[in-house]
Amino acid sequence: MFTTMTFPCSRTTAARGLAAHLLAGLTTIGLTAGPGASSALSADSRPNIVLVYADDLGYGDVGCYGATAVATPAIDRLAQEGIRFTDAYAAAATCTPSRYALLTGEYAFRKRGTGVLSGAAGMIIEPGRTTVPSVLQQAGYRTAVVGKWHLGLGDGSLDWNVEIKPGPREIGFDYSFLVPATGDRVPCVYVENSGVVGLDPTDPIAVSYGRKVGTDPIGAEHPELLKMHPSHGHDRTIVNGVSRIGYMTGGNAARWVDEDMADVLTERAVRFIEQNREQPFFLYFAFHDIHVPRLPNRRFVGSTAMGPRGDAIVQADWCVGEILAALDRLGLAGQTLIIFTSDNGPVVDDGYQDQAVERLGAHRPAGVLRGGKYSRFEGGTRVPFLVRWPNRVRPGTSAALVGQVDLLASLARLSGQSLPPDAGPDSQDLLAALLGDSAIGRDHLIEHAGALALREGDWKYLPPAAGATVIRNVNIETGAGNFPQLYDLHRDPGETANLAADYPDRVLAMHARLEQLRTQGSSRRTP
Ligand code: NG6
Ligand code: CA
Repeated sequence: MFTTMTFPCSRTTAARGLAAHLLAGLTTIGLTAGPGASSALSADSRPNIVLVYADDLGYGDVGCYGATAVATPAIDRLAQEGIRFTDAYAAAATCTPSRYALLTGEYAFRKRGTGVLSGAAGMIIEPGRTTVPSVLQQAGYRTAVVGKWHLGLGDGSLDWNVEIKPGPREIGFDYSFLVPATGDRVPCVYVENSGVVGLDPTDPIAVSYGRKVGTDPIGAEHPELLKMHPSHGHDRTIVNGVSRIGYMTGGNAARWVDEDMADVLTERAVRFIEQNREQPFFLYFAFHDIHVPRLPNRRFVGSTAMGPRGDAIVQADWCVGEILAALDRLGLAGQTLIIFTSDNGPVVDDGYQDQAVERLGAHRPAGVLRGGKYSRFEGGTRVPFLVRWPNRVRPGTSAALVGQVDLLASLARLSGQSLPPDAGPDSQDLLAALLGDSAIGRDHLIEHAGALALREGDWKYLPPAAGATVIRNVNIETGAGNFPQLYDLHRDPGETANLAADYPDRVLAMHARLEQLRTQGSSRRTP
């Protein structure tokens, strides 16, 4: 499936010399980057905004991006009625840093502690910070998050049995209904606004990512209790027949049922839309699919030949369809801007034995792209990205380079708000590109999977980076290597031919630019 990276013999020495030079450090060159295409657009009225955020859904996982082994009519409808972006990026190749950047407009690599969080972590976005919801709230929108959070809650020593704070409310959301961390991490309960839903005070919750708490059986000791077995990790507290990452005890009446999660979250999302139909609203709907554990509702079981991973895609599509149906029913479709995208690229086996590898068949979750979740190759962060706004946006396809990190500045522009100078240091106003008025997006973008990479025009540069080249358990190439890599994504979207040795000047220039963008604290500012 993967193409091996090799330097042709005659070029190897040059490439090694270049690598050594790059690793030794360089003098920086001046930046030519300007701010993103700014737009003189003004919207006729404030549209409702629904940001539908899938989890681990790959560039090739849906019909409108080429999948044939799974039907995704609702997502495909968004593509037909809106703009399908071919070069749109999540800000990182895992969930927490990607969502952090999405909401704050700041690349997560700038801030420590933004890697994949445990379910016991404190909130990593400072209360009062300028975020997508705070800007829209300021503009008069009612704001909500429904679904996966994974940005931490509380101050790091959270008691789940009392008021949960700080949380989404402190960064601009009027309403929240959360899966606190991930589906595979404790605590396996929903949090609505500042409290656990359905918590019985006589059965308090305790959560630990260190020593075991309580007496609940764990997967490592009681595999006979499991309906889905881990393939790696995921062998601690058993909830609903599935062992998770971390320990929890108590909260039995409040524990979720994985098979009902899509229904529960979608119902809350639709209810928020219904309740706010008379005023502009912003809904960040971050459903669980297609993250592990993949336990779609029985309505979807068997709807593909790919097992739970494929069936979870069908369930995700159903979630989207319910939102579209609600908007149609309420007469809001025309005046609602929907953005559909994913938090990072695809993974097949992400830690449970769910037949995803065995039944994958010819389906290619990342499409033509190399790598997937966790990877610095394109499969890590280039994701489906669709924009529909019937009253304003003409359907089509766009190759503009856009990042989820740009939503802050772009939606601020759309809603007539100006950002404080220090807000969203990496967010560019790409409203014109997002609405299809311009084919021009960013001139550069940083890709982040632990190590960084730089996209500039059609070029993609990966500086030498230490570490394993393949993550064994998930069988994904990381993009690491002790040599520079340069790819022409226009000719070679699969990153098969490393051209670093052919274009040493370009490698040096891109290396210097990436260093400068990385260290100057903002990619929006020119030096
Ligand atoms: C990994 C988990 C994986 C997933 C990921 C975060 C193991 C072995 N693997 O550590 O299953 O939860 O973290 O995924 O525990 S993300 O989409 O939320 O970033
Ligand atoms: Ca994810």
